[in-house]
Amino acid sequence: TDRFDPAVADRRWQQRWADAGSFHADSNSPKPKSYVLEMFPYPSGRIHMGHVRNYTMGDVLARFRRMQGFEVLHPMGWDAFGMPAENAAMEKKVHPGTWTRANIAAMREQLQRIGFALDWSRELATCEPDYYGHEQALFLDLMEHGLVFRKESEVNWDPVDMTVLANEQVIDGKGWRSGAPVERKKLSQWFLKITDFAEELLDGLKTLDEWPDKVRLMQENWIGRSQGLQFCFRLAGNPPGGANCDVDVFTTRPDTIFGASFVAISPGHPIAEALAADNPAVANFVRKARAGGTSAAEVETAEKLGFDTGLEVIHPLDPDWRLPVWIANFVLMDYGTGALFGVPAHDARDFEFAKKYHLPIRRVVAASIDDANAPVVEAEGGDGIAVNSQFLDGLTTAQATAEIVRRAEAAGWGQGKVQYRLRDWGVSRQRYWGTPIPVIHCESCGPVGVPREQLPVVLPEDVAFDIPGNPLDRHPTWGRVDCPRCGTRARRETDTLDTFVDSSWYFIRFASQPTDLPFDRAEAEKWLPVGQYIGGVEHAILHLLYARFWTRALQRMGKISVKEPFRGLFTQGMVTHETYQSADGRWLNPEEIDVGEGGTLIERATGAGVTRGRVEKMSKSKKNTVDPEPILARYGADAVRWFMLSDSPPERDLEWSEGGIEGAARFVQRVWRLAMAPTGNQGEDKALQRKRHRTVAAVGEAFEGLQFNKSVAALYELTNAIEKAKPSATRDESIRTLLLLVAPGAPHLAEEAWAARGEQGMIADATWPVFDPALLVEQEVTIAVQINGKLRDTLAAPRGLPRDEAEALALALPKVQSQLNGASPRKVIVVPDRLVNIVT
Ligand code: ANZ
Ligand code: ZN
Repeated sequence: TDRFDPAVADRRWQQRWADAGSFHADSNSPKPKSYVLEMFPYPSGRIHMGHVRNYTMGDVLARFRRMQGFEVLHPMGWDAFGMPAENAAMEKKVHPGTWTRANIAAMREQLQRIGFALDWSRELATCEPDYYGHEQALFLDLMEHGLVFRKESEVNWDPVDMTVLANEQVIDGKGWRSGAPVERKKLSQWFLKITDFAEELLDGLKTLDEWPDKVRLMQENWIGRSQGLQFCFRLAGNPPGGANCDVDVFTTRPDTIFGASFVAISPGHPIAEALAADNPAVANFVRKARAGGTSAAEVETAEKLGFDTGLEVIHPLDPDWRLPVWIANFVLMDYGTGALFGVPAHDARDFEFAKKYHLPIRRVVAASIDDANAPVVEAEGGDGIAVNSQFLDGLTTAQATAEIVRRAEAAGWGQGKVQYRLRDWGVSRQRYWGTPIPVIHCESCGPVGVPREQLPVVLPEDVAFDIPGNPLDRHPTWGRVDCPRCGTRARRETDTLDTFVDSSWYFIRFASQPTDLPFDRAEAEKWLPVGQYIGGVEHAILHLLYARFWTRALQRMGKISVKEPFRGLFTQGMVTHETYQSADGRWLNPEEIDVGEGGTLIERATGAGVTRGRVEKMSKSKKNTVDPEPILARYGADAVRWFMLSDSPPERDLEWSEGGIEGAARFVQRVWRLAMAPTGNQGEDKALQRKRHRTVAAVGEAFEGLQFNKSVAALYELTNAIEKAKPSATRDESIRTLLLLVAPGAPHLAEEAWAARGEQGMIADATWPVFDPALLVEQEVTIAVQINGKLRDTLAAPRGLPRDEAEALALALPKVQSQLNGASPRKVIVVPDRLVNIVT
């Protein structure tokens, strides 16, 4: 046949692979193992182009590794808990489980139609008890090892809906459904002790040399190690000899201590709470200061608010120096000690605060000692020389810091301290659609872990979403249990786990999935660490950090020996597309647009002009998404896959274009036509033979480095060369090689052609071709011929031509002869294989 027909071939080969179990990963195989993993999707309902790009890259690598002789684990599953299912329940009156499972079925079908080489026998969904029950067991393990604790912490509270909101449900400080200003409220919640691992997680980054530098840097900043000083201020007027710690503060800039003009405590600080208890003005302020979301970003950008408590503390280095104590909304309760001393000249938040409340701004750091009195026009946070600081004057920031720490420790009023920005991981969510935290609360025993034989704690099915809040709280029977320890009436924990917990160990469960345990250690260790992990850079911080923590926690508990879960990490770029906007700024999709007179764009509905917007990440809000499904139906899986690989380096954004997909579809047909050419030719074609070997090398190298666009470019070159070559045995062989090299990217085409040419077995099981290194060297070189440094001509010569022969050939060139015009050169410089420069 003269055309490759994906409508028939795609299904045929997908079925054959499934029937043969081609991509089944055998843990007991004697072959070397390779674990290729893409970040598993949230089952939102449909596959989008970002998924297609991500999974195509992983798929090419997985197929390549198989052909190289590895036993490959390339699994797929579903990150299936989370808010959207509950939103759907509220909006569409469908149970979160029903909605999620239907989405999974639809998306599985879509992935299968793209022909990904996945081991579907290992598919998992985090919302099923046979996954989250094991997660509960791991949670109990962490509890037993002291890595879980309960703490009061602030949540976003919607006062109208009377419900806790996730950070993403707070929009501009307001509840997403009620529109009411969000408040901060304290709740007792579950935390995992990730801070115990701060140092390890930081040091471990150094071993991850197959990770992008930018991701390692982001993690480093997130962990945020800082060297500082913790010390206590004493309240003025407290009797000497009484408590000698009243306000504990943490600072990373002890060197600025003589620039302090106030002390600020968080609205959640015990002193603030004590004052609020019997002073309505304080209580009022604290309530106001707590308005707004709890996320660091919200706190950072909110207007600075302060309340002068009237209390004063004594400066640690001068008993006559008093500093006022303010309550301030920008001081976080769960960082450091929840209190700080403010240095307006050298901290932007303190500066803004001091301007607003007319507090002194005193320079204590300058570029040089002579600049001690330079005015402070904005906060200067950088390092410099200490000024206006008594015994510190003239010291550098580092020296002054060390000096204050030394004095504080010697005199006993403070201590040097390493502080991490990283906070313990709050995993409690007041939501239904998540893993139930396996704990029972008893009046007399406190929180008790659910006995393991009672796991999994299964979510109740009969829940209602017509009123806000957590349906688990309202369930009539689910929460009523007896205490496993003393047998008295107790109640079940109704918080569920953050979905980041689910994704912190799924890669281990993929590697080994016994029914009675989360994983079998020996089996998991055969596969782990993941050799290549591929996903979006949006997960560069949290997901990767939590997964690293979880793995290290398992390692510390003696459950696994690997410390780092992902050896190689690749973050791929986004898929982008052009956008259009109406005259009044609404986003439009191309179907809403017509071409008007003179080729101008107009909005179909209104006739008004349309402007072409920027090329942006595909998103529903910008109406510039392209649904993969109709594209697949029209062009076939291989064209879509090929386009995903071809146009841009994989770490960069890929702009979707109709032209691009058509080009990919044409290439598929070109390869098909070559594959259908008659075979049985005789004779060798040396140039083509070299090209063939070089392409095998180039494509393999590109795959190793995940430079898929380079592999595509090399394959285009080989295809061109074959098309131009005369029939020969080499040409037949080159076509066969072309199919092998194309197979990871365009597997359906490759299988169909492989079979049509009468090859044995499936190409999915074929071996990656070898190349002869001797043939990689370019045999002929181009030598530049210069006169006085100016290029005059070039010379084709065999590689390794001796200097004198190169010189003779260059001098004999007609262009050189005419330039020299009979004169003899003063000097001739020869760089072998590269250059002959004739100096006159
Ligand atoms: C005095 C000072 C002077 C500070 C100066 C900074 C600059 P990093 O470096 O990010 O770890 N801080 C301490 N506890 C805080 C809290 N609970 N909420 C908000 N801010 C807090 O941050 C440490 C610095 O942040 C500390 O050093 C403290 O301000 C402030 F020129 O102390 B600094
Ligand atoms: Zn009890």
